[in-house]
Amino acid sequence: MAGIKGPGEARSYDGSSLRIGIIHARWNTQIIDSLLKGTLSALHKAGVPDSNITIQSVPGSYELPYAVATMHKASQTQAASSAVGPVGGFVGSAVGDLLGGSTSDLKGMDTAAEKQQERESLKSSASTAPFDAIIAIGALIKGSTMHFEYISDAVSHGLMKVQMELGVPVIFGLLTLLNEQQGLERAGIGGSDGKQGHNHGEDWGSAAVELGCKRKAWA
Ligand code: DLZ
Repeated sequence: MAGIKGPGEARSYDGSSLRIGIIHARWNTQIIDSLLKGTLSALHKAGVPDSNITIQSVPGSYELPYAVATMHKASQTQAASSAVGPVGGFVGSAVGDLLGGSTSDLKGMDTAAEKQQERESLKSSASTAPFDAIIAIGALIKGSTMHFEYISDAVSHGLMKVQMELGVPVIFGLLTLLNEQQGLERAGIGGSDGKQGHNHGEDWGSAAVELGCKRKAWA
């Protein structure tokens, strides 16, 4: 029997014309990398092309609200000035660039030259529209001080504030975890019972596509 938790059945949305931003923290990298893969898998499934996905990272979750706001504003500036070419910084890199460090793979490309070629073609076909939705991903793990409580609270309120003030859907991809094991389970890596957990990144990718489409429809 299916569980009662989760977003329920939704119709499928066509993400092929959406531009999606992803900003992720680097703390707890194993968990983050897997969440990111789940997110990208859902975006691809909905038809969002790599060239319309921009990924950036920040050190920790506390930086997420500022980064989302800056990324969104930069994409608006870029859209307004697209006739004179893309601006750098927060909106400069599509999927290929972000993956350039820890997270792998330009879809099975073998050589450095092939990867470079793929990066260049992603850049040249990249959308310069403002983001239709931004996904903020982080994993906070409780320690022995009050640090976790303060950061969880600040980031949750910060992300809500940003989306309401800027009018762009911000998907809440922040895991607030009591221990590392909870994070591994929610990132689809492995549960305490040895079973693979559900990767919550997939839900976040789908939520971004749904909200991005609805934002366009409701505008
Ligand atoms: C400092 C810190 C700690 C202790 N734990 C985490 C964590 O579990 N997850 C996370 O995303 N970030 C953590 N950070 C870093 C803070 O979010 C932030 O990057 C620094 O305090 C600098 O502002």
